[in-house]
Amino acid sequence: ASFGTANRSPRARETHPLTWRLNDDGAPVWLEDYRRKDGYQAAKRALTEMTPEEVCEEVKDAGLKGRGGAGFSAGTKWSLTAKGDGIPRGYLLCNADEMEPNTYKDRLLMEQQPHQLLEGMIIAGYANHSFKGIVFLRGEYVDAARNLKRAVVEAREAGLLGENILGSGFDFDIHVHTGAGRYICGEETALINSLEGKRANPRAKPPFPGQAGAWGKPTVINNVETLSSVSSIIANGVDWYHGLCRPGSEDHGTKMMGFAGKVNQPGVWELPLGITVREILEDYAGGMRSGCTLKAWQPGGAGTGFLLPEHLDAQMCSNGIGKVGTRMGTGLALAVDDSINMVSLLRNMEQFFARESCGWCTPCRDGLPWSVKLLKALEAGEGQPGDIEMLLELTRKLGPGKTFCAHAPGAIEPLGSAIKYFREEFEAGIAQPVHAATAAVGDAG
Ligand code: L3W
Repeated sequence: ASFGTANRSPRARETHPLTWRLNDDGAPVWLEDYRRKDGYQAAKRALTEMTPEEVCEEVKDAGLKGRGGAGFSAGTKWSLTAKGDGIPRGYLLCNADEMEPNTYKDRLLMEQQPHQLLEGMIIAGYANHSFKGIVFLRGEYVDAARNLKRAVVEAREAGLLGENILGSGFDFDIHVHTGAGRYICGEETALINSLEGKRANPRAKPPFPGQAGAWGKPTVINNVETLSSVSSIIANGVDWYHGLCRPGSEDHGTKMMGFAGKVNQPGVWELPLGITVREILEDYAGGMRSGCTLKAWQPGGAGTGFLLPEHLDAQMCSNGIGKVGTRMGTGLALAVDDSINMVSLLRNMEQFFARESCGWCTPCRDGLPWSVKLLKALEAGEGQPGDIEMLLELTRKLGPGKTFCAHAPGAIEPLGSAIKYFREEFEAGIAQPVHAATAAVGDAG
């Protein structure tokens, strides 16, 4: 899918800060085109008219939250980063290791609007006294890598990267680093280890990367979409950004949202935070395909919980999805239709998460494969009495705070909700005791 065909939301400049510059045919917006559409005006404003502290405050006041899945305030993260004496000494990392199942928003942003990301990184680098920006890019994203590298060259040649950017005295360059394909590299401290050439095991926090990150230096790590949102805030201001979301949403601005599964028009669209999930499904994804009935849905990635059709009026924002019991995650929803067996679906998901565990901490290393073993048995109709209780025990033992990083808690969240709402499908996998008479015949043989 590409924005050209999939993004049917109207791309007005005033309401679609992330996507209004896109070309209808999906062709990348290169420097000349980007500049014609006011590109790099926000960077110019930030670097020449604002102090780094003022930029941090602006992003904090705008309420921009992390768009990678955790939703931590970007401005707060920036303000917590050790700035020392103001001399550039830290790194700005862009987490572009997008590997969450069903999530491909960052790929489209990088492929088609590389300069928007670079501009956000320049502003973030300035605000955080960083001397170098690094995009840690998922290795499979070949087109994104090519387009980002070309955009970096264009920006360097135009004096937008390198020394004394736009005459401001700020020096900053960006390097694109391609990863080798591990889901855990998207965990920020595993990403840092991988970048440093070490095995991608997450590190204990604290210290947070803002205190001691890449090569021991203060490091800010933000997701692609988060950084891509920065220039619009600087260009248009806090009040404008606050006005973009729907009433009732505690998150401000817009977000890339999507729907996949057996819907008529799977895709990704830039939409106001706080839009209802029903609107995304019906008005943008065109509803369920004929003959398919919605049975369950996940709001934003395999690491978020399952919800039911009765929850479709929830607002897509952290408080809206929080109210119905899970997290918004990446905002790219999955529709599960009634032909899908939940035990099989969960076995598939937990197999992925078990494979992608770094193996460092015991609950994750052993707990996830154990859940797969139990789910496989239930799927084959060979489960034992007590298996469901054991799966529920695993959802507790692998939950938040029990493991080294967020991998296992995210991995196990869909399982708890699937058992909560579809327990009978799990019970159906428990082997029935063989009839005594039949067993006797077998034994006699
Ligand atoms: C300074 C503090 N900084 C927290 C920072 C922290 C990080 C950010 C969020 O997991 C989730 C996970 C997946 N001082 C701080 C602080 N921070 N306290 O805030 O931290 P945290 O721990 O809430 O989450 P995380 O480890 O970043 C990310 C979920 O996202 N997910 C997965 C998405 C995968 C992708 C992808 O492939 N691209 O997005 C989906 O839901 O389960 O819960 O920067 O340092 N006191």
